Amino acid sequence: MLVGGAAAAAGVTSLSVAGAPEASTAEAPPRTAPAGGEVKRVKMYAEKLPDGQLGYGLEKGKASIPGPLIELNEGDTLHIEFENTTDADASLHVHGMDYEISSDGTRHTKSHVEPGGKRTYTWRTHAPGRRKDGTWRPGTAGYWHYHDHVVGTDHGTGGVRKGLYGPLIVRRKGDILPDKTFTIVFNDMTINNKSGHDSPNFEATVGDRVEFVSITHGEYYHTFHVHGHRWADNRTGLLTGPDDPSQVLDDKITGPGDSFGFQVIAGEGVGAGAWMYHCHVQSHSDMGMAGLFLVKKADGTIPDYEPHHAGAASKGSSGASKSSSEAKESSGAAEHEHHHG
Ligand SMILES: [Cu+2]
Repeated sequence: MLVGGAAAAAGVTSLSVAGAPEASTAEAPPRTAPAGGEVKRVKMYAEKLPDGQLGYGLEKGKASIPGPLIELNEGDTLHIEFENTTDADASLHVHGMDYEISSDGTRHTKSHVEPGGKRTYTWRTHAPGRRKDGTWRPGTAGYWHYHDHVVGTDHGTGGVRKGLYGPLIVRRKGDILPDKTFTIVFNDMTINNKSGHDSPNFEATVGDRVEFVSITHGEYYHTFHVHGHRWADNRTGLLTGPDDPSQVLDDKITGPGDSFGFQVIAGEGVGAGAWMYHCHVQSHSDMGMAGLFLVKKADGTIPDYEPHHAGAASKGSSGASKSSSEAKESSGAAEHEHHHG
């Protein structure tokens, strides 16, 4: 029985590898998140950008849209010394975290910051566990986000519209860590506040473990779709095993305030290519809510992709090349490389 089982398993493995255009997954087991419990401190600035939009940054003069990726492990506490360098009241309001009302970032609680002012916001996280009454308390782990709550209106409508938002990931001990993380924010009819055919492209190499964070803001519902790659509709976007009942998706409806995330192996079973990602509401994608997940071969090339010609995303030549240079400029914001060990 044992020998037969092993042979069957080996047969399945070799079949799936043979069927893939390129070797798909890395052989080494992925790195995983450690237990939390650390107290971390960062500075965060709200700044006016040269084009009149607003952004958050971890250093003065380094603000970006979206704001910096913040990563925590369940059990961590984060103290954020927030400085408002803009000429209007601004704040930092977060989803999903444990925080006291004094860290709400709202006007009615006076937890916003006047121009030139500072305030420390504290976010706490916890692991799941059983309450004294026997019921189960969920942990903090998830794909979350932060945003302004006071610019323009008491809901931060003006701040969010101008770019005051960013991604936040809380991981559970043992969660699989990605090689790189890309943040894609559908905000009104823009992607990361880039409109028309200027939307961001994201680059990876076949076999990279790529994490996407999807956040939605603004007035509309959208559907987030990626070509050639799928994910599980659960906390991590990854199936935990053969019996995980989570639906596997390549398209998910998302509305204002929503966030979710997932990991894919770039090009797994499909190979390199200029894989589109886009809102699948037809008029939205036609109006430019589309970009490229550029998956390169190991030699750096991308089959059937000519960045200087109108390509699969029907972008003009200037649009495509400009987007990739902008992606480099904004590295650390929409694109986040993970350097481990
Ligand atoms: Cu849409």
